[in-house]
Amino acid sequence: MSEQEYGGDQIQILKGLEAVRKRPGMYIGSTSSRGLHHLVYEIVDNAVDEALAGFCSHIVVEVNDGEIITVSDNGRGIPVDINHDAGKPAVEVVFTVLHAGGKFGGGGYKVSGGLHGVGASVVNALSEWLEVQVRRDGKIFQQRYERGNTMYPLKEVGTYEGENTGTTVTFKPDGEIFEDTIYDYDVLKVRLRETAFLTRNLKITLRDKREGHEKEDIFHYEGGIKEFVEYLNRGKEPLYSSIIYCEGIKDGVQVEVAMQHNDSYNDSSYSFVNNIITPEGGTHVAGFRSAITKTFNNYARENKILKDTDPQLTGDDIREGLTAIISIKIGEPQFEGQTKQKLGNSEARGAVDNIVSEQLTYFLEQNPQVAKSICEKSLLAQRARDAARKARDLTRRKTALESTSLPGKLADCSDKNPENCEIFIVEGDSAGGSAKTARSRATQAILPLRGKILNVEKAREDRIYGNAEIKAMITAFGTGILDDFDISKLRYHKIIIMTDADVDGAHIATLMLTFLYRFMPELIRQGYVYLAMPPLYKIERNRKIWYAYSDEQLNKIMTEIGRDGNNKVQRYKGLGEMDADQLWETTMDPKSRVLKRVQMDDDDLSEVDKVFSTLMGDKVEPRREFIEENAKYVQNLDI
Ligand code: TSJ
Repeated sequence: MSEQEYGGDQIQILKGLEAVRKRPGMYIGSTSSRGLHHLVYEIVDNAVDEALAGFCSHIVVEVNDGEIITVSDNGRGIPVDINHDAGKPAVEVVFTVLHAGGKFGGGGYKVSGGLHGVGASVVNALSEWLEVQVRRDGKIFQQRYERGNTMYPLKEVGTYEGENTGTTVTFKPDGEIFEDTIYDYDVLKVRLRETAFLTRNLKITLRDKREGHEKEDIFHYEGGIKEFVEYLNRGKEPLYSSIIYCEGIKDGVQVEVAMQHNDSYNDSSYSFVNNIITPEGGTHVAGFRSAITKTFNNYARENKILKDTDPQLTGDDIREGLTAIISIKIGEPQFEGQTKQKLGNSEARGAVDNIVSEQLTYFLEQNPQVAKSICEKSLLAQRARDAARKARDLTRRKTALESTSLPGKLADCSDKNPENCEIFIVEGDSAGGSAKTARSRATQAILPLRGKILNVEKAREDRIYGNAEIKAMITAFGTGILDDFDISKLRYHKIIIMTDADVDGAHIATLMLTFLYRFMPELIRQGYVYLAMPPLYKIERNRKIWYAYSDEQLNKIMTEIGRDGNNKVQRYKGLGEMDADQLWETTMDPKSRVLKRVQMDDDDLSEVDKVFSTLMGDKVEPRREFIEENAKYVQNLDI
């Protein structure tokens, strides 16, 4: 190929990648920290495809100094032969042609997909520079790109010995594109662990090589999604010891399901299509639900656990306390709905329904003890749901009749425009009293809660509706809950949880967040929920006052003002130790306070779920471990 031709191709290709640089959000969702991390998943997903094809057993992901990422696999190496359509090596096509995936190298190049199904070329376009090394046919090939531009034709840079084939990609995300270029090891860790669970036998090594942060995790699960279910149920009490497992292929859909019930009341099931989480479900989830509803009802009838006069068990009854992973692989996934996140392929419904029905029926016949305990739990759920429905109808009718009757303890604000209004949920009556005195009456409402609020992880629905503190929050917010939830009725655009800055306060805040997460998740998802950050210390010197919100800050202030006998440092043990003025200045005044917005990332749903269940569940040991492991979380409760 002559230089001329090379240059000619280049111009056209640049146009494609230029589009990515102009509108990065269209290709990777956002240019925030989230988009930055997606670059890694996109590259890793390509290596996972090689593992799914059966040619790769180990992927190594490294975060280097300068926030440079290296992803390496021991697969066959990206092909280097000339691609006839593009007139250049296949590997160069992968990195320089938009949506190159699937167009070469035999069908099914793209299996695991990646976000929006975009490819390595998008990562390349959004990197200051990227280098690829391919080890194939005894030779090592290399190419470098800068902001998507090819720097030199693919070149041979050496040879290797033995079976050392593979691909290594190193890239530096472009600081001109990303608002944030710092990688969070824990964010990568959650996602890569999930990927390893979903790809049985694949070993993924994650390594932080940044100076002062060196660490490593190895994820390798021989049990695949069975181990994923075990992991999610860690910290909960399983109802039986086995993990129910079904797998098979039908109509081109590869199906894998693992499940186990625990003694909680929530459904903690997650579904994946081509290794990507589908928070909105779709046909694969519909097939799964239909299968378990049918199979358990049949079993319960045939074995006289359900009498002829009993009503059918509903899907909700059977899914109470269920942890399940539904993972399918499909050639051409079609996504529907407003956010295009809901699987639409109808063949997926039939495939999952069929495979699960058949194998679950067999499992129940072979394991009558397990079958019996699930049926009995479902029966209990049916009865509780009945009672809850009655209790709920009652609260609903009541609110309809007296729709203006707000809780008596609520000190409401006078402004009626929710956008201007905030509500402080305050732990304890005494702090509640100071807050009422301190507040700005026009826009700040105070709802004091007495003592610990009900742990909704450990209570059935009917008890939850009877709880006074929870009822007060529901009426004050105005939105209703669960299926009745209506965000347009929200009465305050900031819901601020204000608790003591100690372990008890953190526990109470977690209880409240758990309630919100289970009953009004949209409030968290849409960013209406905040944590107030009361100061930990007050420093006084020559009649001047400073407040410190962390130990580091205390140190900084002390260094600045001088460490001598003239400083008086007070450690606040609770909100109650501050008078109204201090509370206003340090924690409530929009001009000077610190608020933390509670965040929820749909990608990490299983992680959020595990955080709540672990902190709120019955088993003490994992909770202690968890708190120790996640001291950061307990300190600032920033989820
Ligand atoms: F995303 C990416 F392109 F940058 C990338 C791809 C990154 C990493 C770390 C690995 C890979 C990758 C691609 N690993 N393995 C492969 N395999 C192929 O591209 C491949 C190999 C052989 C054949 C064949 O038919 O012989 C076909 C393909 C698609």
